[in-house]
Amino acid sequence: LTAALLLAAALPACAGQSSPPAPSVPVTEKDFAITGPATLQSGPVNLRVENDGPIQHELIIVRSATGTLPLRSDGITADEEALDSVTVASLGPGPTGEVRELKLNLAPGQYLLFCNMDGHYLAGMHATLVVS
Ligand SMILES: [Cu+2]
Repeated sequence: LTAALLLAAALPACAGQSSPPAPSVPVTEKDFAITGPATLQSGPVNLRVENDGPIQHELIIVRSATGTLPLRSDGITADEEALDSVTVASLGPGPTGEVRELKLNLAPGQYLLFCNMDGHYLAGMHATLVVS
């Protein structure tokens, strides 16, 4: 969250009329997968995060060069505390059918989107995103 705030603070207060609107990009969560763009251009983007599953899901976005995450001692959730310095944004558990918008300003790099509810990451709820 700290990184996201810093990125937001770096945006000019007034973007001016010449700036195109941030593209709206769908991300769909279901049991147990995340479907989203494999690549994006750097800069502002609005992720439209839909929970298309029958149960609640989270969405956490971290910078990750490896695409694998450290696990907590429970063995079924990623260690969010260890990932704090590379966490770009997160949405808590969202109810089924809901669409939530996540406004980001992404720097170039490789990211991992995942859900960290018990077992969901290991069950396949993760997706790699490359921003260039
Ligand atoms: Cu989930």
